[in-house]
Amino acid sequence: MLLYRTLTGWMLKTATGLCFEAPPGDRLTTREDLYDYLNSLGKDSTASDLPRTLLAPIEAQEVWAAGVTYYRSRSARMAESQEAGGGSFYDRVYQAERPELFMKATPHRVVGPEAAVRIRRDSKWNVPEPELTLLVSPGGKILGYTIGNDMSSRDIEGENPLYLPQAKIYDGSCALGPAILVTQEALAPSTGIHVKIERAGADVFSGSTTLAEMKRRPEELVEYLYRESSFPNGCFLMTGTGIVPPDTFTLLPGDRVEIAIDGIGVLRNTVDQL
Ligand code: DO4
Ligand code: MG
Repeated sequence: MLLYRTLTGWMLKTATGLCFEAPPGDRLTTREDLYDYLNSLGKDSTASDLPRTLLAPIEAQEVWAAGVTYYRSRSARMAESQEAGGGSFYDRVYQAERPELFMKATPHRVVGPEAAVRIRRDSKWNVPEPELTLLVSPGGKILGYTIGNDMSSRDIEGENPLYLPQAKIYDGSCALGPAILVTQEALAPSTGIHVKIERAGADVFSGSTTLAEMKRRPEELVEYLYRESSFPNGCFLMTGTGIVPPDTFTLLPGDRVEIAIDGIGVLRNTVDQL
């Protein structure tokens, strides 16, 4: 089932397409029994339409991210940081047992569907990173999946690997939504991730990958993240990008970014540089 966050609370959409409101209450998305709880709802609910305005499906969670989990990301990172002497780090982390994990955003830096993601004013080379994003419970259980955009400044990241937090964490650097797919089943390796970027009504980039291209398993990423860190509110964990536009491409203010993941939906945002 799909869980949407609206201006008035949470709404559920069942496999048959029926939409209804979840009872009010905080910390819904941190429940260890989220799947069973949502399944128990709905019997006495009134069906209604999803509102046009949806919020990012986040409560008090931190957002973390994994990097270099796809070969395409490894190669792009090596190329952009070669001059700065950072090239080999990315191949090493791609091969290593320990994954790259980094803090991506706190809730106030996250935007929802149709809101504006941002590019930094001190950066000239920016891309969206379309990523399957896990909703993880305080106990480390994968409760569901959403779509994430790990907005990234490639010139800052490439100048020096130690600049990674500045390339990755800033206001409006992360989009999540439109829904959380709450399921007890792992997603199929054939699940597709697709991105399309539009400028002034014309397509300027599109690309696709599948989860089969991801080198790490979601459970493995969660296990490392939770090893020596507690998450009282649970967390979101972005699982890395497998789609990187050509080096000649940069996002510009006004661009529209559409990221689709099979079974979850489409996350649409405009790009801003306030
Ligand atoms: O090491 C840089 C970050 C890479 C990343 O965000 C990704 O592969 O998705
Ligand atoms: Mg990324």
